[in-house]
Amino acid sequence: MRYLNWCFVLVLLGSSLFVASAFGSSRDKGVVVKAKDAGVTMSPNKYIQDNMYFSPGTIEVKSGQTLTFEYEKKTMEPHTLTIVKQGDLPKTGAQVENCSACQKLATGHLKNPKAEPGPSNPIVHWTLNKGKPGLDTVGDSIAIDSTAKPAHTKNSIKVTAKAGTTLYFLCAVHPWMQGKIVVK
Ligand SMILES: [Cu+2]
Repeated sequence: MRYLNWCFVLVLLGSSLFVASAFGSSRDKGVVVKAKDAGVTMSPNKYIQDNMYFSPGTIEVKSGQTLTFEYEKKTMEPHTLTIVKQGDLPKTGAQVENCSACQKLATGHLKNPKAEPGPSNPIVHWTLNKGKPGLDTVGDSIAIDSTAKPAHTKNSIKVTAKAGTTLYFLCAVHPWMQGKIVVK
């Protein structure tokens, strides 16, 4: 009987340690933003719609926490998470097709920033930094590309903007992909 009681105590002790370490790791893990691709839909003789988006679109994160950007499922599409001025987020189809903030801020990811992206001009710079290290200001940008060799299917970075800041971002490859980071 005495032996059984001790076993019980040990099991309790073990499980409380497990719970403590599980909480510890979830605190360090930070937040995850996924690039989701729900394919293309169309209405004949009307329009074609490209269903790609950040999930979540609004990210709440504590200052100093890590943000991980990754594919939900691997596709052939590269993506960036690029911090832009709120006023530079495209609102119309024409602005998406001629996204000046994308060209200004994200071409630094490319092997040759002055040339068109493509198989001979791939992404080679995965993290662009302006201001302090980490995500804190316009021009900070991270990229993922599952077709790169080697593949880059996730990219993690610390959010270093101070609490109270809201950062706006888009994907420079698909500028209708847009979101915001609310720093707590
Ligand atoms: Cu994209």
